[in-house]
Formats: sequence, C-alpha cells, structure tokens
Amino acid sequence: MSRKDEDTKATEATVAEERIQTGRRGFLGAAGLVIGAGVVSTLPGCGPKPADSTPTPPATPTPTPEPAGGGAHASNEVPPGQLDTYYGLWSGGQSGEIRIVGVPSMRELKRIPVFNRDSATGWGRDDFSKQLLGNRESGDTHHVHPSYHGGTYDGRFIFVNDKAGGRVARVRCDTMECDHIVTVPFGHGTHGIFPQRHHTGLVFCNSEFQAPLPIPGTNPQDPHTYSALHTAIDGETMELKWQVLVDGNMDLCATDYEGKYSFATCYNSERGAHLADMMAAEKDFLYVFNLARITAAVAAGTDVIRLGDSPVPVVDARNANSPYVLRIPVPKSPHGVNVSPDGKYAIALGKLSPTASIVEIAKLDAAFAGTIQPIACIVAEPELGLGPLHTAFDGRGNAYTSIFIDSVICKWNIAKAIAAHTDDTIDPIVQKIDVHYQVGHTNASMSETKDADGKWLIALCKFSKDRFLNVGPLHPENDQLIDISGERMVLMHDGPTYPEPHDCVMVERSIINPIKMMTRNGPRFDMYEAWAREDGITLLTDTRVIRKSDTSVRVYMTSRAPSFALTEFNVKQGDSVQIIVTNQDSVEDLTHGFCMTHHDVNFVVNPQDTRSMTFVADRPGMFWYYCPWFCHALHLEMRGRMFVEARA
Ligand code: RUQ
Ligand code: CUA
Repeated sequence: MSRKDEDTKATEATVAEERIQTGRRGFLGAAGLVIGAGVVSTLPGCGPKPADSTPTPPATPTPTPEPAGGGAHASNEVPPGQLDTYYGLWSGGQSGEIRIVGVPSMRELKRIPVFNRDSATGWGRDDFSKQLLGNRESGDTHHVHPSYHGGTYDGRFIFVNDKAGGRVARVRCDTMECDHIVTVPFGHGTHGIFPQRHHTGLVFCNSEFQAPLPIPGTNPQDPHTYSALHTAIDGETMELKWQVLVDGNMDLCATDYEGKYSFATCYNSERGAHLADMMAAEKDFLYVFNLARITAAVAAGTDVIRLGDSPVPVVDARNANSPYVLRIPVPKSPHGVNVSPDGKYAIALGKLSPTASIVEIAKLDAAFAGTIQPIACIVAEPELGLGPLHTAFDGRGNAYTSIFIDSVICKWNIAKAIAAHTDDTIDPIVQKIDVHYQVGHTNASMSETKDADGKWLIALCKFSKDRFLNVGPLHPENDQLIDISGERMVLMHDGPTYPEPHDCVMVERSIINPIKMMTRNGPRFDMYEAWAREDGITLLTDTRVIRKSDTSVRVYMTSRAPSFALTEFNVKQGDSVQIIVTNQDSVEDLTHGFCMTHHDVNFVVNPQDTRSMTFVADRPGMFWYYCPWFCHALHLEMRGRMFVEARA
C-alpha cells in the first residue's frame, strides 16, 4: 500500500470500527445485501460514536453459517500425513521474505529469506547473500509472481519486489533460494511487478514514487518536475533491459497474455507531494505500454536518453501524446490492475471510486493507432463497493474483487458487467461475502493464469481485530480462505499471519518440483568453486586450514552426522576467518549447520550443500563451534574448538 493509503487507513479503520458497533452491513444502506456472514442490518450506518471509544468486547465469534449452494469442499482440513493441493506463495511484506503456505490447509511450510536477515539459515550474513544484499538489512516485499510459459506457470522462478530498496529479486523454484537481486536504477518505491505470460521474457516493475531524476528541468524541491520509471528486467538473466520515463507515479502492474503490453495503474497524476495535491484532478490513468514500439525505439536509439551514469537505455515517454504509452483515463486513484484468464480484459480498480474499469485489450491497437480515443477501450464500469482494490478470477467468467472499506469480497460476472453497461436492468453482482477485516489483496488458485481453476480464494485482510487471541498491540493479519468452487462463496478458515503479506498466488502443486538434495550449481556454487580452484580443494571431500595472508585464514571442512571433519583449528587474534562447510550427507532432510559461539556466526548446510561465512576472531581464547540443527542422536556431540592466539 502507498503512504497515502496508510494515511487514510487509520481514518477508514475508525469508520470501520464504528460500523462494527452499529451493524456493519448498514453502512451500505439500501444497497446492503444479505450476505452469508450472519451480520445483516438495513439500518443506515454510522450511528453516533459512543462516548467511550473502547470497542465493545466482541461476542465469541460465531461461525459463519453458509447455506446449501456453497462450495464443493466440506472442510479445508488436510489430514495428518496428506499433502496440500497448492503451493501458496506469500509475500512477507515488511518481513522482507517470501513464505510458502500449503493450500487449502493454510499450514506455513517455509520462509524464504530474500531482503531480510535470517538467524535460522544465516541468510544476510553468509558470504553469498551478503554479496547480493550489500549493507542492506531490510526490505518490503509486496508482489510475488512465478515465471510463466504459454500463459501458465512454468515452475522455474519466483520474482518479488522490494518497495523500500527499489529492488527485484528472483528465487529458484528447484532450491527455493534467492539467486539474484537487481537494484532498479532510480527505482523509487519499486512496487508493482509482473512477468510476461507467454514465456519467461521480461519482468516489469513500477516506480511508485516520482522523484527528481537527473534530467534537465528537474528541481528537487518541486514535485511537478519529478518523474517515474517503468522498468523491464530479463527474467532469464536478470539483466536490466530498458526503462520508460513517465510523469505520474505508477502503482500496480500486469501483463497481457500475448506479450504485446504491460499495464500500470497511475495515481497522483497531478504529481503532488501532499495528500490534497494528490487528490486535485478529476481522473487518473491506466497506462498501457506498447512493448513492440518501446523495444524498437531502444534498438534504434529513438527518444532514448541516459540517466546519470546508468547504462540502461531510457525511453522518454513523458509527453501525453507519446506513442509508447497509452493513457486511459480512469476514476481517481486507481490501485489494482488484473487481466482476466481469457486474456481479454484488463480490470483497473478504483480505490476511491466504487467502480472497476474494464478495458478490452483487443481495442488497444486501435487506440495506439489513434483511430479510437483511449477512453473508448473501457467497455464497462460496474459498481462493486467502497474501496475496490484487487481482482481474482475463477476461470468461469466471474471476478472476485476485494473491497477494502466495505470489508467484503464481491463476486461479479464479467460478461454481465459488460452487458449492464448498456442495460441497467442487468445486475452483474453475484454475491458479497464479509471478510475480517479491511481486505487488501485477494487472489484465487491459478487465478493469474489461463488455467484459473476456481477452487480457492484468499482474502488478505489488513486488520484482524477480534478474530484471534489478543497478542498485544501488533495484531496478526488475517488471510482468510474462501471456497469458490460453487455458486456461492463460503468462508472456510481464518489464517493468522505475521505482518504483512500483501499478496499471494496459489500454484497447483504438480507445477513446482523442488529438489530434495542440493544440486551444486548456480552463482552461489560458482563462488565456492572459484575459491576451491584457487586453493586446490575438492569441496565435497577436503578439509583444510589455509592461511591466506598475515591476517586472513580460510577453513574448509566437511560434515557428516554426527561430526565435523575438523574438531579443532588455530587462528591469530584479529584474523579474518572464512569458514566453508560442506555437508557430505546425502540423506534427505539431514541438515547440519555451523555455529561459532560468541562470534555471531550461524548458518545452515543442507545435504550435499556448501555454505560459508566470514568473521573476525577478535578475542584470544578457546571457542566452541557446534552443529545447531538436530541431526543425530549424537548431535550435541557434533562440535569442535577454535583456539585464538593473542597477537604480541
Ligand atoms: S498493494 S493492497 Cu502493495 Cu499490492 Cu494492493
Ligand atoms: Cu549436525 Cu546437529
């Protein structure tokens, strides 16, 4: 969410609180629909605020009664010993990580550290991740998207953004480890990202914040001279390919299914720096980037500029009539944009307007050619509720939109919404279901692919309020699981999560096939192998202490349950010590690690893996090192001693 959202979030939360006390459905007044969540009111909402603003203690949450006509699933329970149907890939938000959640059980299976430091695995402190992260210690991930082939996931990579540091990372699906992190040049608030869907081609990312960039006419004090960038990264090589310079910031990103366009919602087209200035105009935009024109311009050098000493070509598209970007006017402050699984529609959502703007993708060529106006690409604007943010799909022609202020998921029919545009007797709304509370993203199983299967939907609620045991002022988020397999949505499960998953995708499990034993390839192993060559070492078999200089030592050791091949070594005070451990075990799940006590050194070494960490032996004395992962009956005996000799 943007800072502006955050500003309004508190107000909205208060409003929401009042509504909870006065009968939440009443807020919509006559438009209030009977929703299968047990709270129904036809009273006008927003009654007087009680003098004591302490919320009334909630009654024991009543299970949501859902009548027949609901989904096909009696329960989301996955019995002991059985496996989930989907890999849920969750953004970890401010935690800077990715999480893997089994769906439908909602069991958290793993955390993949990316932009954060992780005490369990040593990520952020081991030599390889330190090289990727530099001195950055934190990140803010929002959007997780796997790579595609032929309109569906190909199970190779996962891409994720870091809004705080303007970065994009890639995780390999075989090892479930991050292998690349790219810093977007001049990427202020890199927010929406989306890969191309016809193959692992480009990954697009949006700068949410406009900023003073090194171009003529820029005044750091004057936000009206700021610009933003739509950036393309090659998903195979993680090289930066090009950037497009625009005015107006960009929020969410999406791609079509054919590789012709990328989309970005643009709010604050006024280029204001304060809330009031950001709300001055009547309309904002959905930007459509014409990829063929942009790549041709980059190849020919037309309209290409350079920013500072960045080598990345930048196409200047700030002119409102630029041939590279189509600006489709939409209601103020759009947020999400999602493309339907049939590839026909891009749906931009209002956030402040209660409507969705449905753009027919087939009309875009005509609009780029100038034969129709950009606004003629909008074929419907159904009214869905207050604060629509994101849309998911079931592959049966229905869309599911998260409605932040109303705290509902609105199920609606796309074809009916288009028909209703010219016939107001048609109601495209199928059902609204309460979610708890203040839903941000929503996503459905395989929703972002042509294989959207309409089984499960997640509502990622920003507030959980009374839904869980009180754990202090910082509440868990509530990622609710909804069965969408039937005509009516049925709420199945409350999923508490550590703040703050922004988005998630659900990938059918046969698509993702992680390995069980480390395959020793990729940039991390390239680094170890280069050291081993230099020192004449075979990593999988050799254990040796090598003094590299007067002040540095490299220690290679293997481990096999329940011992390290090296049980003692000597260094001198002040030495920089690099420990490189290779786990020789080839038994699935037989993970070891290495912890040097009192030196902040602790990392994981999986079967057949190697990992390294470097530290300074700054105090003389004897220090135990041990294996921190319970690997064997004699795990506690798996240890050794480092002797640090004082320097004269
Ligand atoms: S955003 S709650 Cu960072 Cu994806 Cu919409
Ligand atoms: Cu190896 Cu514990």
